[in-house]
This record gives sequence, C-alpha cells and structure tokens, in this order.
Amino acid sequence: MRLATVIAIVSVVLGIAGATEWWESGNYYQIYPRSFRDSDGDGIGDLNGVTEKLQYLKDIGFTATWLSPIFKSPMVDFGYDIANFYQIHPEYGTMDDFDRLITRAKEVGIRIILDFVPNHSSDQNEWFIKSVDSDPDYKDFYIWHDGKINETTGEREPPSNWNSEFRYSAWEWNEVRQQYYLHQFATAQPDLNYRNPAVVAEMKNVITFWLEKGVSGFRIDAVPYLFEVDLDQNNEYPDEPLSNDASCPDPDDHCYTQHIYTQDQPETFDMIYQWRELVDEYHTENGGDPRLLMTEAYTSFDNIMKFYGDGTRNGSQIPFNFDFLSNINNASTASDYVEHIEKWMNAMPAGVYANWVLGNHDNKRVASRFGVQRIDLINILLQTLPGHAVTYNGEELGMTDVFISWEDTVDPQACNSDPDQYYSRSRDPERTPYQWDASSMAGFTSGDQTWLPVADDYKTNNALQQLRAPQSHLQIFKTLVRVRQEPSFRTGELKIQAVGDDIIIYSRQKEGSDLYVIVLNLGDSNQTIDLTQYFSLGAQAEIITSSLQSQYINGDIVQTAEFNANSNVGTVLVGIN
Ligand SMILES: *[C@@H]1O[C@H](CO)[C@@H](O)[C@H](O)[C@H]1NC(C)=O
Ligand SMILES: *[C@@H]1O[C@H](CO)[C@@H](O)[C@H](O)[C@H]1NC(C)=O
Ligand SMILES: *[C@@H]1O[C@H](CO)[C@@H](O)[C@H](O)[C@H]1NC(C)=O
Ligand SMILES: *[C@@H]1O[C@H](CO)[C@@H](O)[C@H](O)[C@H]1NC(C)=O
Ligand SMILES: CC(=O)N[C@H]1CO[C@H](CO)[C@@H](O)[C@@H]1O
Ligand SMILES: [Ca+2]
Ligand SMILES: [Ca+2]
Repeated sequence: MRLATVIAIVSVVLGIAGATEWWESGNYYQIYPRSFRDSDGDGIGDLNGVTEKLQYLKDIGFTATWLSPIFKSPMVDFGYDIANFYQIHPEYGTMDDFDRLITRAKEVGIRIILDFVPNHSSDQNEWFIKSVDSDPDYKDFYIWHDGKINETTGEREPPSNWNSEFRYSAWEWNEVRQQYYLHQFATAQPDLNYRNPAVVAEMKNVITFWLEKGVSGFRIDAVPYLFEVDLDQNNEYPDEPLSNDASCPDPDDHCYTQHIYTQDQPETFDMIYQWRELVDEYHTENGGDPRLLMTEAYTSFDNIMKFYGDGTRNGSQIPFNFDFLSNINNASTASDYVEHIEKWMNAMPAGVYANWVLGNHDNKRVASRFGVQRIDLINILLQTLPGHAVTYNGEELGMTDVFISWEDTVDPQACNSDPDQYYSRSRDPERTPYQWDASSMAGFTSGDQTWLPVADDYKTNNALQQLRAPQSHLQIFKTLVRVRQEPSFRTGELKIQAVGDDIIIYSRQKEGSDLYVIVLNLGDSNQTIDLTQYFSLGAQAEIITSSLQSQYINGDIVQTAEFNANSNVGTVLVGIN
C-alpha cells in the first residue's frame, strides 16, 4: 500500500550550539542495585556487584548511571526509607566498597549519580527517634499534630483526610509523643518538615557529603510531595476535596482525594532551585565537571517545565519526562506520540535539553507494556530523539515482567492491597534480577536463592547470549548508542510527523552532516512508503539498524522510494550522497 497522505512537516530547532559538557550528550542507565549483580552469594545485589559491571555499561555506551538508594535502611520500601543518609546499607556493602566503586567508575569513565530521597526518612532514623522523644533539636524535624476531637464520639481523629500514596490515612498516631505524624508514603516513612530551616540545612549537608565522596549528581525522588500546605489560622490542616471519581470509590485509596494541599506546593520549586545553587556552588569552588540534578515528579506539564528553571534561577537539568510512561500506551497512535514529543520540544525554555524516560522500578517493563515485538522500536525512538535518554536496567535486553504470586510479593504498595488487586499495584515484577548469562540464577548470584525470583526465560534471554549473537536487542541498542554520538543526533534538527495511524517518521540532521531518517511502524500490517516524499533523500539509503524481526539488517542498501516499513518494526537509515 502506498501512503498518499502528506502531513506538513513540523520543524523543531534545538536552541543549543554544540554540546560541551559530559551530561549534555548523556545516555543514562538506572541501576536497581538490589537486583543488578550479587557479588557475595546472599541473593541480594550489592555495590561490589555494580563495580564489577561498570565496564559492561561502558561497553554498551552509557555515560552515567543513577543508582536507586544504597543508604542504610530497614528496607520497608526497599531503600526509599533511609535510616541514615550518610551510611551505606550493610547488605549493599561498606563505605570502602562505595569509595572503590567511585574510583573504578572514574577509571572506566562512567559517572555515578545517587538517588536523593528528601521527602521522608525511615522511622528508624535517629532524627525521627529523637523527634518522637521531643529532643529540642529534632522536635520539629517531622510534621506532628494533635489531631482533631470528633464532637459526636469524643474520640481523637487524624488532623485531616489526607491519604498516603500506599493507601490509608497519611497520619499515624504515635503513642510516645501522643501526636500524629505525617507520612505520604509507608507508615515507616515519616515526612520531613521542610518548613523547618534545620531540616533544609541538614539535607544540604547530605548533598555536600556525597559530592565530597565524588558523585556526579543526584536524582531527586518524589519531588511533588516535599511540601504540604502550612497550618491555617486555627492551627489546622485543611481536608482535601474528594475526587468524586467513579473509578476510585475506596476512601482508603490515594486517588480518593485531590492532592491540592499535599503535592506541588509553590515552595517546592524554590527548594529545587536552592539545591541547584548548592551543586553549582560546589562546582565553582571545587572544579571538575558540572554536577547534575535529575528530578522525579509526576505532575502537570507546566510544573515540570518550571523544574528546569523560572527564567531567573536554574533548576534541574533533567526534569524527568514521563510522557512515554504516563501518556503513551500500547494503543497510542502515531499522532499521539508525535503530539507528545512536539509538546515537550516546543515548551522547553531556551538553553536546556529534552529528556525521555521509558521505564523505572515503579512501572511495568517496556516489553510487557508494549509487547516484546516492539521493544527495539521503542528503544530506537528513545535513543534517536534529541536530548537525554534514560534506560531502566534490563530494557536494553527486552527483559519482561515476572509473575510473582500474592504469597511471594514483597512490595509494600502491593502488600497493602489484597490478593485480587495486588498485581496491578505490585512493583516486584519489574524488579527481578538482571539476566547476565545462562548459568544458574542467570549469573546474578553464586548462591541458590534470590530476593525476588529470576525470570524463567533467562537461559535464552540474557546479556551474554545477546552480546554473542550477531543480531539481538542488545546489538541493536549498542548500534543506537554509537550512532547517537554523530553530530546530527547530538545537536541536529528534528522533523517529525505521523503518517496515518501507524507510522511515525522523522529525520535528524545537523547542517553539513549526514541526514538520518527514522521510520517506526506501530501497526500490525506491513506498509511500503516512499520516503523521498518526506525527506530530501537520494534514491538509496543505508540501514543503520532495524528491529530484530525486520527484513533489513545493518548495512543493507534500500530503495528510498519503496521502503518496507514492517509491522512493529523501527528502522534508522542514513542518506547516501
Ligand atoms: C465523628 O465520628 C462519626 C462516627 O464514627 C462519624 O460518622 C463522623 O463523620 C465523625 N465526624 C467528623 C467531623 O469526622
Ligand atoms: C542558568 O543556566 C544557564 C545555562 O543553561 C546559564 O547561562 C545561566 O547563567 C544560569 N543561571 C544562573 C542564575 O545560574
Ligand atoms: C499491543 O498492541 C498490539 C496490537 O497493536 C497487540 O498485538 C499486542 O499484543 C499488544 N501488546 C500488549 C503487551 O498489550
Ligand atoms: C511483513 O514482512 C515480513 C518480512 O518480509 C514478513 O516476514 C511478515 O510475514 C510480513 N507480515 C505481514 C503481517 O504481512
Ligand atoms: C521511580 C521512583 O523512584 N519511585 C519512588 C518514589 O518514591 C517512593 C517513596 O520514596 C518510592 O516508593 C518509589 O519507588
Ligand atoms: Ca550481596
Ligand atoms: Ca512532604
């Protein structure tokens, strides 16, 4: 079938002349340390395991890795509940192990970015323990309140109707202090009080401590939750309005109310700008590379843009773009993709880069959301758009979710649910051990058990097998990462459009450099397309790379007037002059 529809090509010009700093052409890899590589056979991934595999990351072509939390923790929320922000979690290693990791990372040329979890600590943190005891220095480190007395029953009730992200009231009664404390996540994760200057100062110390240890930046967790509305004139916290959403009828669920007092408060932006000032100052005083901030915020588009900066002050260099997680799904059409991509490109302030996040340890895996047949297509998209690409460990192999029974589930978000509903909430399926090779336990551990089960398909789907195979998801990924270094990808223009419901085509070109064309067919049928209708290509082009099931392989020469866009296949071509 020949496509007749020609849609006007929208051109988006990058406002940046020539990348210079390391992070500006960054390719980022998220490691979930607990599941990446276990060096001592206890079934739990660790820092020495990460150190061992840094060369692998370098070989694939990554610039930097951000590590999910590695700090001392009782592991109620797998490290997002920090008992000591200045110490390494013993299961993961020691501070010496961390120092060796940094040294090795510098040798290999991989930047290390740490997860900074500012909204809350663990209830085992000594700050919280002292706060419970009303120690004068820590009394107001957290958000405490007497609660309300119910006029009918005379009983004490939580201060407001706020619900936790993990279900049930966000207020927990503390017997010792005889007050409620706020926790926007698990009960064991009390929220820090950012209206207390001592908390702000302490968290800045945490940042400086790890900068001095040699990290290249931070990925900041759960940013929208940092501040809650301040107490009103009566010393009370207002109830949030109900969402009245038929799909969320359970009063214990987080979605039951609209989070107008517990998320996205105006003070949040100032805090991000302060942290940017801190890392910039550190860079000015100590030299080396600029330090990087990435922010995690599931919030409105306008808010995300404000995390870049407000025109006067700078914020996060990489405010995570979760469009491909939140707004694009397996049923999205070609124009849905194009609209989201253009929206971001057109809204960015001057002088910053776009970024694209496909997955993380909180969302089902790409291969499971879009189907294994689409994994290369999606990786091609991520790696060939302008700006930063962020890959969650395993997506480069096309790892899939692993089914975990209710009995074996360990994620608190799922455990707070019930046997009927836990699976949709559970984050365990995407957190299973990395599949290194075909040996026992996928080469993740030398032990005979693992904290979450290893996927059944590891014998045929693993990094070693894919590195040895002439054609594999990983080979395609490596080719993409290599071609991304070309000037046309680093700073070239993007011209993108949808052709019909299924096909996305775009070009990347820097003036005077090669013209690259990318064709993605999301549909279930093969189509033939005349690329010369859309781009100034000659009669022939060369295939840089194409999905595993494509009829084309790297290096093939194709006729541009009759390009076969196979079903669920992505292809990168370069013009031949
Ligand atoms: C007081 O408690 C009663 C009985 O549990 C309940 O129905 C009512 O909504 C409560 N009042 C307020 C203001 O929360
Ligand atoms: C913000 O960042 C830009 C570079 O992107 C820089 O030119 C500018 O000086 C920075 N502004 C501040 C206030 O640091
Ligand atoms: C995605 O959609 C296609 C149809 O376009 C379908 O064949 C495939 O099974 C879907 N994959 C998933 C994981 O839902
Ligand atoms: C699409 O083309 C490929 C390669 O020629 C072929 O293997 C496949 O069966 C075709 N698919 C459909 C749905 O026609
Ligand atoms: C993607 C991500 O990092 N999600 C984390 C957000 O913060 C909560 C609480 O710290 C964690 O449970 C999530 O895993
Ligand atoms: Ca271990
Ligand atoms: Ca908070």
